[in-house]
Amino acid sequence: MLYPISNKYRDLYNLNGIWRYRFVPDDYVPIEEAKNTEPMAVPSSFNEIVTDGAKKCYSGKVLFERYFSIPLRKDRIYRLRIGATSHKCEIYLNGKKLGEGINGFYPIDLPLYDLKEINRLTVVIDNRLTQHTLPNGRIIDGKQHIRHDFYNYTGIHRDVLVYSLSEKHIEDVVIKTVVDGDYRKVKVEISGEYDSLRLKVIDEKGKEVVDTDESCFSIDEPILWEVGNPYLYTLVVETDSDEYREEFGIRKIEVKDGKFLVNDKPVYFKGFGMHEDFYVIGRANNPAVTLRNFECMKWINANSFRTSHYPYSEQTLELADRYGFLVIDEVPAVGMVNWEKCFGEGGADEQTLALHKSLIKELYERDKNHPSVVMISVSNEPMTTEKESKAYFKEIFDYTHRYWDRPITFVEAWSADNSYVAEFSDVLCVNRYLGWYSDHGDLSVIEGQLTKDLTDFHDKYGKPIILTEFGADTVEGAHSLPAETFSEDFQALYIEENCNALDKLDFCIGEHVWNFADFKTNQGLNRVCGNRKGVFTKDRQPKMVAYYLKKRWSKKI
Ligand code: BDP
Repeated sequence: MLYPISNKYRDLYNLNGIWRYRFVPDDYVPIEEAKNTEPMAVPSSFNEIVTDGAKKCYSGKVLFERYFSIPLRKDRIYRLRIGATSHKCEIYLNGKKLGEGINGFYPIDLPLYDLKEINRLTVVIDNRLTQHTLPNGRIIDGKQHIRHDFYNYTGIHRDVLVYSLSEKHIEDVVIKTVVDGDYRKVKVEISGEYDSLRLKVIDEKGKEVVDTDESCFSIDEPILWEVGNPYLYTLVVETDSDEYREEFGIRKIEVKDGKFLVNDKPVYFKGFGMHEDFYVIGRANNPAVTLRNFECMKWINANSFRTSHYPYSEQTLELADRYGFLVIDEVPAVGMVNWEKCFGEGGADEQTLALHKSLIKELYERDKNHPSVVMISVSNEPMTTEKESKAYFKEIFDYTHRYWDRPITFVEAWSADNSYVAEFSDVLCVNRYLGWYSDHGDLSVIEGQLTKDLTDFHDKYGKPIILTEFGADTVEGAHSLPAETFSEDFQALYIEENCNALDKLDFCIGEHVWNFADFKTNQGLNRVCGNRKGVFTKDRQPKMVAYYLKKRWSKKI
C-alpha cells in the first residue's frame, strides 16, 4: 500500500479541518445529511475537545461528516485514504457505503466511484472494544471495560486524503536490500499496470546512482543505513503513465550468537515505550509533536523505541528512518489479559485470531519499506500462562514470519517457568515493575529480583533479552529526601537500580524505560491525572531522571 503523494500523474487533496459530529444509534445509516451536529476537528480525539464529562466518556457510534469538492479530471481514478480512525468505522459517500475500517490504528484506502461536484463524506466510528477487537475489551452490563492502561481516545486520528491516479498506475513498491559481506543488492518488486518501467536511485546529494530496467540491481559502494547514522536513498519508479518515489536504506538485521546485529555490529537498544498522546489533540497525529518527540529522544541519546501498543503514524516511521532509530513495531494486540478466559471460547478465539493475522499483514503492507523497523512485536503482555495461548501464538508467530523477514517478538509480563509463548520469540522482551507494583517503594529488591527473573528466562530459552518496560510514576516537581514514591528522586533511583542490574547481565541487549512521556489513562486510584511514568512530562520537558539517562546512554553502546 503506497502513501498518497502528488506529482504530474497524481493529485492530492487534504480534507482535514473542522468537520461536524454527533453520537448516533447503532442502526444509523447516513442516507441524508446528519442533523443536530456540532463542529469537530479532524484529526483529533473528540474526548479532549468536549467539556461535558458524559460526552467525554461516551461509548458507542459517532458520526463525522463534511462536504468536499475537488476538480475532477477525465481518465482518473480517485481514492480516499484515512490514516486511522479509532476504532472500527464505516465510510459513506453521498449516503452510499464505500467500505469499512477494521481497526483503530491502520489506514483505510478505498476507491471513490461516482464523485459529484459536491460530495458528502460520512465516517461512522464505533469506539467499543470487545472480545473480538484489538485492543481487547468487554462490554459488561452495557459498560465499556478495558484492560489496557491508556485512554480509549476516539476520533479521526490521522489525515484524511483524497488522491487521484492514472488508470494505469503503480499499485505497490516493495524494496528489499541484501547485504552479505561485499555482496550488496537492491531488489524491487513493482505491482500495477504499465507498459514500460524505469528504476532510478538518487543518493542524499541528489546524484543519480542507478538508472535501470532491471528489478535487481546494485549500487556502487553503497553507504549503509546505520543506527544513529542513517543514509537514505530515493527509489524513483517511472512507468509510461505514473511515477512514485520511495526512500529506503540499505542495512542488514540479524539475531545471532545472543546479539542483535545491525550490519554485523551488535547494538544495545536504548530508549522507550511510548504513546501517541498530547494535550488537546489526544491521539491525533501532529507533525510538531512527533518531531519534538524525536528531538527529545536525540537529546537524551536514545537510539530506539517500541510503538507500544499499536502502530504509530507513518510520519513517525519516516522520522525514525531519517534520525536512524531502531523501531520495534507493535500490533494492537493488547489487553489480552486477566479476563475470565483470555484464549479459546469466551476469549480470543478464531475470530480474534483472524483479525490479529490481518493486522500483522496490514502492518507489513504499510511499513515494509522502512529501514528503521527492525523487529515486529505481535502482542503486549498477553496471558501467556493459559495453555490455550500456546496454539494461538504458535499460529501468530508462524504467520508473521511468512510476511516479515525480520526478528519477531512479543512482550512478556509473566515468568520463564509459566510462559507458554516465550519459546516462539527471536528476542525476549520482558516487562518488570519490581519495587513498584510489588514491594512498592523498596528499591533494595530490584537488583536481586530482576537478575533472577531475567537469568531464568535466559537459562531456559537462551535468547537475548530487552527489558522493554520498567518505571515509576513521578509527579514533576515532587521531591523527597530520603526518596519516596511519586517523587523525582525516587524515579531517578528506581531507574538507576534497574540499569545497574542490567549492566551485569551480558545477555541483555537493551533497555526501554516506561514511558517516554506522561500519558492519559482512565481515572484510577494509582493514576494521578494519568500515567506519570514519563521520563518527560506530557509537554515534553525532562524530569530529573532524564539527566541520568542522558549521561548513561552517551556511554552505553
Ligand atoms: C504495563 C503495560 C503498560 C502500562 C504499564 C504501567 O504494558 O501499558 O502502562 O504496565 O502500569 O504492564 O505503567
